Amino acid sequence: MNNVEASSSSGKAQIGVTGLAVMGSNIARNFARHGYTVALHNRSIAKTDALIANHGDEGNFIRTETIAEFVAALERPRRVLIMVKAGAPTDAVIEELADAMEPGDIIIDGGNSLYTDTIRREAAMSARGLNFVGAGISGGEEGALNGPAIMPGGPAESYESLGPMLESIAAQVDGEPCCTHIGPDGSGHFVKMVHNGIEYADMQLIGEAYDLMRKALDLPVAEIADVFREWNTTELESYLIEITAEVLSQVDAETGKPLVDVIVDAAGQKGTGRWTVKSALDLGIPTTGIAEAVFARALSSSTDQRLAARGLKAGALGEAPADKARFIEDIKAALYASKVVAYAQGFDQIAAGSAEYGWDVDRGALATIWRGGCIIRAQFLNRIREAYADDPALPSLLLAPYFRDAVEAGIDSWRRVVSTATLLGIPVPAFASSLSYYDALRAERLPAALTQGLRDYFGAHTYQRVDKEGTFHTLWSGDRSEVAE
Ligand code: NBP
Repeated sequence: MNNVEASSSSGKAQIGVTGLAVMGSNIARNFARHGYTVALHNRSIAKTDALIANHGDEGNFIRTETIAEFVAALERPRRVLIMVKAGAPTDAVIEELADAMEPGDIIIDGGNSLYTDTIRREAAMSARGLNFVGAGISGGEEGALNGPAIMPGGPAESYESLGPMLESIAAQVDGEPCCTHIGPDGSGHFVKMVHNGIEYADMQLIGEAYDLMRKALDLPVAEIADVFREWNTTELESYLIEITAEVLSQVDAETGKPLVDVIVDAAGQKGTGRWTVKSALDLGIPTTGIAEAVFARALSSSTDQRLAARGLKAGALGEAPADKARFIEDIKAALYASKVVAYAQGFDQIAAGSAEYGWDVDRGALATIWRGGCIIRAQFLNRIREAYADDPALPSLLLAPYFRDAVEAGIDSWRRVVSTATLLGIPVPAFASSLSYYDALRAERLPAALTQGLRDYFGAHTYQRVDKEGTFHTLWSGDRSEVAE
């Protein structure tokens, strides 16, 4: 056993981490680097030993082999962070821990659990006197080690003992930690899920911008990387734009081609984007940017169908834009405006989830903690934070003066991009659906009136009138007079 002295006054660990794969081992190291004594546990002991062998000198770790040993190594109230695979493995570990722990102890699930599982688990643990905290953690491997964004839900009392520890290992932006108590039970995992959904939309929009520069403007990949590098010095500054320039600059050592040209164009997904869309459907929130991103990944992975469809005619295509520099500016404006829509929709979903479950999520505080550590960290989040500070009840981010001005300034570009892409046969599902969403939102009248008429015709579903109160039905198969219901 290496380096196992404890620095805490009790000689015990202030926190335990079980599940020492990529995320768990890096978070355990992050706690240790911040001076905490960390008890380590993993189902297979080899991972625990590897962590101590490779990084045991970074702080104080207590090596344990069994759950009983692990729990005994912790000071009370015990705090255990679970970082195992979401789903059944997480349930199994929670059960084992709960049997060994005592009332008042805190179990934190830092995995990507589905928020409804978290609601269920919190209720079960609370009935046993245990505090259960579902914490969304974003930032991947690097964030876990150097400072992630942390979104803890669960009982407010547990945040009193846990909050300072989590805040100390989280990313810091302008002296503020990227961690705050989100709300009760599943709220932390819910907002982390929507965060991941927004991440899908962000990446899809970046992909469409890249594809347009490639196909409409015939720009070499290295030049496109330069465009993204330049955009990263503007209002688009963000981690994802920064790493887009990195990925596009990478040359494959084996072929000498841009790496992006040798990567199979079938995007994977682990499920949080799909969960976001399912939840949006249940809540009745049109999170179209995220949905298009999830479907675009699905279409990209429909390999056989894509292969079979390759010969389908494109029809008469339009001309490529003559002024390349201007079209690049147009793409930039379209990217920004579509991004505003994706975030507006994501924050709407968070407001709806919060209302549905009674969580009282503070959207401004959320924008604040997303400014660092997480994958969607961006300059942009400062503007969202300001928008909610000015008006906590903002009906849509699109109506905040800053975003309204930005989108209105880019609207002509946005239309040019979507129409040019359509004329050139280049798919831009997220750019186009975001623009349609914007147009629908600002429309005075929508064809929903006709939908209501049709529903009344075939199903007597009734409708309301613009000129008087009440509910009405037309006797379609009778004399077509109108009756009040
Ligand atoms: P994985 O999701 O790959 O899970 C591996 C860990 O789960 C190992 O420690 C493994 O133990 C343990 N485990 C499994 Br699998 N089944 C178990 C069981 N029945 N009982 C006990 N332990 C079990 O690890 P990860 O990629 O580090 O992610 C951890 C969590 O963090 C996941 O929920 C993930 O969704 C989430 N997350 C990941 C990222 C990321 O960038 N990777 C980002 C944010 C959140 P073993 O060593 O004995 O097999």
